[in-house]
Amino acid sequence: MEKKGVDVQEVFGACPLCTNHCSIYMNVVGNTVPVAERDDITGLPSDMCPIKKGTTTVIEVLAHPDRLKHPLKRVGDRGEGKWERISWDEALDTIADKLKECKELYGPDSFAMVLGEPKGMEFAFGQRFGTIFGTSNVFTPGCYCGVQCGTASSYTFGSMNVNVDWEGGPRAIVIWGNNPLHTGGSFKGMRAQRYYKALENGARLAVVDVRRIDLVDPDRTDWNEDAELWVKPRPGSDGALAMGVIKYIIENDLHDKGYIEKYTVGFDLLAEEIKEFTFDDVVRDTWVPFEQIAHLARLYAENRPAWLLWGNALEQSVCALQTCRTISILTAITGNVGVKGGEVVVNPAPMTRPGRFYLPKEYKDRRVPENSVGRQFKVAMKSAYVPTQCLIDSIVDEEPYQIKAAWVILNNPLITYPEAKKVYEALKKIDFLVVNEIFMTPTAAMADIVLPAATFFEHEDIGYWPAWFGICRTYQKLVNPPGEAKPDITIMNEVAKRLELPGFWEDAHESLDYMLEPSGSTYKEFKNARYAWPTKDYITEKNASAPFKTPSGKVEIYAEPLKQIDANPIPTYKELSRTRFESEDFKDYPLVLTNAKEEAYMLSMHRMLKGLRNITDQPYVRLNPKTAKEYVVKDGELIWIETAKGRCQQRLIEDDFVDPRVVIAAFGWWLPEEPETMFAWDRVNLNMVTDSGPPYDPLSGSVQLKGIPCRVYK
Ligand SMILES: Nc1nc2c(c(=O)[nH]1)N[C@H]1C(S)=C(S)[C@@H](COP(=O)(O)OP(=O)(O)OC[C@H]3O[C@@H](n4cnc5c(=O)[nH]c(N)nc54)[C@H](O)[C@@H]3O)O[C@H]1N2
Ligand SMILES: Nc1nc2c(c(=O)[nH]1)N[C@H]1C(S)=C(S)[C@@H](COP(=O)(O)OP(=O)(O)OC[C@H]3O[C@@H](n4cnc5c(=O)[nH]c(N)nc54)[C@H](O)[C@@H]3O)O[C@H]1N2
Ligand code: SF4
Ligand SMILES: [Mo]
Repeated sequence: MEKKGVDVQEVFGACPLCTNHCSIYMNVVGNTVPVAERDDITGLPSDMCPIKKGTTTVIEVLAHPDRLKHPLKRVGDRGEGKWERISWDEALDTIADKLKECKELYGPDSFAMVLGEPKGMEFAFGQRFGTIFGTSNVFTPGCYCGVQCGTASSYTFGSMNVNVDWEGGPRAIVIWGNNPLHTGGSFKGMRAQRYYKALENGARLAVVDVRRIDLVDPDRTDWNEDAELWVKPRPGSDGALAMGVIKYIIENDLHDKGYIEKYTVGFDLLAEEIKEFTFDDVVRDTWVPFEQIAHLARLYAENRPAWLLWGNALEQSVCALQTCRTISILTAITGNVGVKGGEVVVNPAPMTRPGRFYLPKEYKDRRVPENSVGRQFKVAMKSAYVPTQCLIDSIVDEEPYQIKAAWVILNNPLITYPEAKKVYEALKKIDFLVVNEIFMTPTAAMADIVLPAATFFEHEDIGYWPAWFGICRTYQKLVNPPGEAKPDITIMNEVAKRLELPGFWEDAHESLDYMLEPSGSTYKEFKNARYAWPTKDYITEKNASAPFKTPSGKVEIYAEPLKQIDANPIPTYKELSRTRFESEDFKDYPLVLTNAKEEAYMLSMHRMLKGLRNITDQPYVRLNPKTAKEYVVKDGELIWIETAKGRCQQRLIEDDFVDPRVVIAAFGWWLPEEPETMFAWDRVNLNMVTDSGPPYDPLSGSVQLKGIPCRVYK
């Protein structure tokens, strides 16, 4: 650590970059943060990813010369890169006038609030702005992120907050479609140090992944470094695989009969469903040999308590929600939820529920949205988001009507939405587009007005995301934002005032106290504590149903409420083995495409940061050497990945582990150093080859991003 000098202020913060929210130690000198490191001082969790990307990122983002500093108005064509600096008053007045005009001419639904992953309170503000403005069109990445796992937990266990029991020791760990040491510990709140400890204590380990993932801390060699089982399913077939594992468990009497009898409903119906298919069906649909299905089932069911760490790979298919339901049911029939050392339902730290903030009671509830362009997706509607493809279809196809204006905050649709070419068309065609950003991005390049946003550590804020962890933490202001940049919450609050919308604040930061009201402290008082933690709800002798807030008070293997949204209360093998692409689609495109998140980068962010570009300089695609040979491409070469929708170019890594039928590409890429091509948005971007068309997951609106027919060439 740097020697403490006279003008060095030592502060502690929270890394906002992944779900671990590591506590970090920082030095502030004047208006700079020269030091950010693991917090070894306060005792708060600071697990740290192996490459410590959080600390590198914080320093570079706060000091980066390319940060947006002033409001900009487009003067050339969309995407041409010609801007004029304007004042905040002009920018905010223009936005307020346009939104007013939109509402008057076409009604409130013609305005879209377009949001991405929350950092602080901006997402909640955007949701609230949408509600009070009166639009039923608030778009978020929910259609491919978090909602499928969270909703499955809700229907099964009565709460989306099912986390691993981070203080207990599991006897087995299954990591399924998740890369915890790269992306931050699964949607179940696994912290790296607890995981390392579990391995040290001899927990058995199985991985279900198309790629060989890192499983151990690179600094440690004192435990068995590998999983005992690696299962490589056909991309997108995880639901069918999970149902196969359930079949094996039940047919071999490995389920937890005591738990099932006391705490669950609907097991008999599940036992009927598994007669509807054979193991041959499962092997054919998933490519997983029977012996591995049996091994996985035994490892998980015979070593209780166990953790099942699940991830985003399960959420991007036409049966995403039922896939996650099936895996929830697997954790239930093995008696792993509500028990010490296994998984637990957690009660969020005392704070205003984010949903209350998004949808204040006094205003029309967007979750019964006759008018939303995504109204057919009932889980999406209940979760207060519209699937993103509905935005693009609405603008381009004018179906079911045309959205005229959009305000994009925390989101980079041109890179992260499927079918980038169609997204480009939409951004070209929309009447009015505002983007709040910290850097110029391909999406911001298409805007009419770009507003410079202040980040975490440039204003006081609260982090509550991901909501299913129930953690609340503060971001204190360390430095001033660059130029005239303002916090997103201030920007929205100012436009709300101009529109005379009720339900906002004189100063947006007053909302932080509102958020903290249930805790009994103000932001000022909470600032030093920095974190508030959830509590855990185990099953106890006295109150067996306490953790499970389902209609029956039990774990619902059979979930009656799913009927109300026209879904099967028990997932069927038939729907789990349904695919978006038919064998016909694979005739010209015989390989099967999927992707993983980058270790060094968060989604499409931070490609301009040198510290991270030194780790991963460009997008890499993985192929088995046999496949490379067959398609006449070589390790280290730039190759094209092509589908029926288009092509993108990435550099080849030959990887023996990858199934010869599979292509694993890099996601989130654009090149900030190439302004002349609008940052190579249509060259290196994986979403140039994805398809945003139907069918979708009928509940969440998920688009199939795993298991796409493709081919490769030089
Ligand atoms: N470093 C970093 N951390 C992040 C992010 C990031 O971009 N970078 N993004 C954040 C966000 S928004 C999210 S949603 C989470 C996601 O984090 P994760 O849940 O870890 O999701 P992914 O990395 O998309 O995929 C997880 C694993 O699934 C594998 N996989 C791909 N297709 C399939 C398949 O069809 N079946 C199976 N079984 N496995 C498959 C991939 O090889 C990968 O190892 O991470 C968050 N944290
Ligand atoms: N093909 C394919 N597509 C995918 C996925 C996939 O695996 N494969 N993954 C999906 C998933 S899981 C997700 S979550 C989505 C994510 O997609 P997006 O929500 O688009 O996420 P990001 O790429 O992180 O974009 C966030 C943007 O916000 C900006 N930003 C950062 N901090 C702030 C701030 O404080 N204020 C403002 N105003 N802006 C800020 C960043 O510069 C960045 O441009 O992508 C999805 N798309
Ligand atoms: S990105 Fe790394 S440093 Fe930041 S919270 Fe996640 S694990 Fe911690
Ligand atoms: Mo995500």
